[in-house]
Amino acid sequence: MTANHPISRDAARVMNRFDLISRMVRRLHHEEAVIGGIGYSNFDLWAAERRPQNFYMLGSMGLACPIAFGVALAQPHRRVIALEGDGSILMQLGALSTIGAQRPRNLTIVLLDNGAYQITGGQPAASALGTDLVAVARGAGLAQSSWAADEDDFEEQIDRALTEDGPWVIGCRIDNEKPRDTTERDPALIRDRFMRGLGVKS
Ligand SMILES: Cc1ncc(C[n+]2csc(CCOP(=O)(O)OP(=O)(O)O)c2C)c(N)n1
Repeated sequence: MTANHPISRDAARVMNRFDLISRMVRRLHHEEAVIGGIGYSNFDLWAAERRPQNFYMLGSMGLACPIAFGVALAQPHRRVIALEGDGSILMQLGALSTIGAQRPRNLTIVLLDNGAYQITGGQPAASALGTDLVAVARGAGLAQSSWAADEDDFEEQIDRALTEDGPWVIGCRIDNEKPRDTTERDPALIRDRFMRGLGVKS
């Protein structure tokens, strides 16, 4: 199904994080940078494919979007994607306003909304209690924000985000399945590999 009009969070299909991230990675082809946020987003990015242009955030909530924003400004010819959990973006909503004000054309934010802080035990997040994060993003100036209606719609939105001017926000409702793997916990290695992957370190 393709969403020809914006749909609400309630109308969006509940999908699977690993499946969505795998679909997204398969559609990349120009050395796009992908920043996986803390929580299970970076675990499933790691599980999907270990690309040198991937960065895996460990330790701090809400930094996938600010890091992706910085990369997008520093390398305007590279497409950049942030994968951020709902709990993490709720801790850093100001990042949406900053990005909404600057509007980098090469940046896409994929919000992975399971309504919970899953990695720390599944405590409910405000996204499960009335906060529509796509509506928040629109209100922050990110006009091209929409929920993915289903997997096909998600792929279409990714394709558009990789070819047309952003910034884009793609909201995805996801289930509470555990991730497929655990990211290697070596921050210095993760940083160095990413810097080499972006061509800023030899
Ligand atoms: C400032 C701060 N508070 C709390 C934590 C502990 N913590 C790490 S990940 C996480 C939950 C992340 O939730 P979300 O972004 O929704 O990702 P999910 O676990 O659902 O994949 C929490 C509470 C932290 N790392 N930093």
